[in-house]
Amino acid sequence: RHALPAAIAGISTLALASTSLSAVAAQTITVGHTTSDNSHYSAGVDAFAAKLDELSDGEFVVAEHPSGALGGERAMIEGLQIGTIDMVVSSTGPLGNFVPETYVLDLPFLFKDYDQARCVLDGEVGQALLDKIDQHDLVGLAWSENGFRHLTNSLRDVKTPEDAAGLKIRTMENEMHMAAFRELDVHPTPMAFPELFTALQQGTVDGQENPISVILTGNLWEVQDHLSLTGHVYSPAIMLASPVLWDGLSDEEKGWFREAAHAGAEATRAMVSRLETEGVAELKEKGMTVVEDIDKSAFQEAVEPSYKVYTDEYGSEMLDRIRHSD
Ligand code: EAX
Repeated sequence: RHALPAAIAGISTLALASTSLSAVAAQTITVGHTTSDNSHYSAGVDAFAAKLDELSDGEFVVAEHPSGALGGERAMIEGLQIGTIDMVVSSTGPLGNFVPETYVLDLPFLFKDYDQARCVLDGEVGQALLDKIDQHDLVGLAWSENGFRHLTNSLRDVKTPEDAAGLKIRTMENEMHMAAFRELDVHPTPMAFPELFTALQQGTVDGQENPISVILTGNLWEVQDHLSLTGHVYSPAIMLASPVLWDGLSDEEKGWFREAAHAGAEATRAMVSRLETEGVAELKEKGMTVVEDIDKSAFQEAVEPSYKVYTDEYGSEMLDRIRHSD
């Protein structure tokens, strides 16, 4: 009489046991970023997750939180420090507030092209900066990429520094960027990325600057008519981990995370490269007026004094190392 229920109970106990076993074995890694789920960062998180799954044989599962769901980049980096978030993909925008040595990367017209920037970040200078990051309650896993930043606004075509003067431009919360924009006589308004779309929509600011991938996948073309391909600053990104997560990992597991982060960065860079050309055509189709014949040397000359803001505070050693690294 009790045979059947016992058998059923046996089956469900087995099922429960296997469920709880896998739940214990797999550790969920929370990864946050501010760009959308079809962005270059998201492509990187997908590649990271796949590689980590492969290397760890399913021991780690990645939970991606795109579109600023966990906050802006500065807030998320604070989350890493106290251990409320496991990993973040961030631009270097707010990173200098935590690790001043990284400010050097945010100087305008420092890198001449993608190859040079990637080479510096993957070389000695990049490693030296990762080591600095590790001294500030953060773990730098790999340099990823945001891309060369271009100026957009809702008022007029900008070809020259004079055209930009007077515009109210949202910048990242980054002293070097703000110093450069002040030299152009624009009004830099620092703001976290998740607030940007609404600020543009409501006209709180006239414009902003971001790589093509962000302008496209962040739908900024919906609220900005004019795009100028100024390429005024290379914007690195970085895959960061929380020291709270890190300290709980074995050396072998740490190796998996680093390898997976490099796979993620590679996927992100590939998408940035693709969108740098294809994305401009797409933005034109979406109705943006694209100014391509920019007098870059005029912009470069105008923002040159911002280098002194940097060297007065931090010296020129890192800058020289970057300039002599190609
Ligand atoms: O990191 O804040 C910014 O403009 C960044 O470029 C963007 O969130 C991607």
